[in-house]
Amino acid sequence: MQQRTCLVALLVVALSLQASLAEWSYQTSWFEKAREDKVARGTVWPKPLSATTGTGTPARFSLDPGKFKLVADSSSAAGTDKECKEIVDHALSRYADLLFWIPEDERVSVSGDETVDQLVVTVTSPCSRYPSRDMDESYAISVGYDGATLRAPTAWGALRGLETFSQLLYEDNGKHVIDRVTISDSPRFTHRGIMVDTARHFIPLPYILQNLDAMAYNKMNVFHWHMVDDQSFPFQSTTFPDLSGKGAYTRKHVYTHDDVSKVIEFARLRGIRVIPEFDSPGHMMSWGQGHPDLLTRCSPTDFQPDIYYLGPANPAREETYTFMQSLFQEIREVFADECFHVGGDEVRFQCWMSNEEVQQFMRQEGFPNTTEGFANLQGHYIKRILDILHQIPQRTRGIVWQEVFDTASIANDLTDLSLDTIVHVWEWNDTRFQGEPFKEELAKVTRAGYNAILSSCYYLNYISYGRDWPQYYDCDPQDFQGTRQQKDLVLGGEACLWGEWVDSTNFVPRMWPRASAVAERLWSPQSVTDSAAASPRMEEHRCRMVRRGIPAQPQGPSYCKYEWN
Ligand code: CP6
Repeated sequence: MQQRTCLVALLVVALSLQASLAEWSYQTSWFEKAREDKVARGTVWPKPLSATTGTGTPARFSLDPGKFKLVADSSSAAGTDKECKEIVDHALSRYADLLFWIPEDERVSVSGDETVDQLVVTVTSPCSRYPSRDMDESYAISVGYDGATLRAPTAWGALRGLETFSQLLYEDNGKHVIDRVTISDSPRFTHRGIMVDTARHFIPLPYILQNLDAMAYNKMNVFHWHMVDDQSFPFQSTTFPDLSGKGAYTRKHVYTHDDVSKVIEFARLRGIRVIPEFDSPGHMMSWGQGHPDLLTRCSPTDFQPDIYYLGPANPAREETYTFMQSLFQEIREVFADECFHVGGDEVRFQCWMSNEEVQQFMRQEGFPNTTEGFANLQGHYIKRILDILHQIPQRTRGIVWQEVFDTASIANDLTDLSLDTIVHVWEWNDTRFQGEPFKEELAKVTRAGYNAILSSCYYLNYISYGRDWPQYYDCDPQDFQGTRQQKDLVLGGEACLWGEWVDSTNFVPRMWPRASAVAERLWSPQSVTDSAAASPRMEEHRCRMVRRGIPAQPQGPSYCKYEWN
């Protein structure tokens, strides 16, 4: 009897506990309430050029996930042009998967609501196969009574517009909703990049692809692939198999032609250019594993014999240039982009200085045995490298690190540095927020008439306590002394993530959402500068990336309803 009472009591307790737990779990937590009051919803990152909330009732529409369709306007280029159609159709199926995220058992019926049932995507002119430096990424969106439309001159603009549309959706008590809005948008800079170093640590392909997805979520359009460096040579060259055969970490830590093609195709469908970097004449230790004769032998008396036995490329030997010519030819056949980054950073003159063959070459060329003479020598080397690029049939445009410009200024007043070269400004030091030497460098580079890309203040490999994205956000590539014409020579910037302390375990989280700050700086109008005002949008954007499976790290105490996997 007593036992039975006990059991019944226990059952009652258990049942009511279960009921109250269930009730509790369906209540909105105070975190969420606070978040919904405070945090932006349906806001777009990076912020569009112009967005006007529509007037009229209803102020917003519901979307029915079972009914809503993304459709290409088949009478426009999105249906009639083969290249447009391929890019747009692929994007429509990607975004169809991203658009609705509320789990089915939490969805609330929208019947009786005013709804939007489709987004019609119109592309107004024929498309190119690959994204390029001068592609048009503009688009316009309208969400109103007669439905939702997206119009763009090119498929690239349609991609940016689809991303925006997907970000306009927000959750309201179990419904996917969108405000009445008109958006007209285009980027401020044409070069909005991310540099990834795959030599200090090998980054497996899936992480590179995941990062490309995240770039598309941030409307970034250049993947600068710093593929090889001193520590390893993971590019599997078919012309020179020993480069990766002896210079990669292992035979498996390589990128084959097929891998590279996969990356380029994945990027192309997201409107992202892939620019390879094969850095020389410095940073080439790994090349020397398979091809020691490429490099300068440093004399042990003048240099640290065990560490730096081999130095930069040997600029005195003709074989160096024939080798580079064959390799660049192969690379250009694999990579699609017009641009090719040839490096040129951090060349140690001491080794050249210590080598008799190099000394003799310098005397023969009439280069003095001074800093100027070595600048002449580096200028000579880079000129030959850029000449090689120019001789490749597709005519390739060179990008160089800033030292190439600096040494060419010293050596011969820039007469050897072809004016189509793009100068990548990167130098960084502890006084960057006081002295800001990169501003002076940007002024010099553009005064001389060269295009420039800025990275100095976008070094994501530097980490510190606390939220650091505002310092990236605050740095403007056109904030230097110069004429309008000079500022127009700045193509944009690149967030750099050097790989010494980064591998697949922390690559994506360290990149995002910190690179998002750079993305907004490079896309949005110059007047969008207030990081405090951007903060709620940043929080929503970070949470949205997490929801989409990007492990973007938090930027301070916060609440995000979703987990990343
Ligand atoms: N590797 C190569 C690097 C760096 C550069 N080139 C670098 C230099 C200074 C800092 C971070 C990275 N690790 N090849 C300079 C462009 Cl602070």
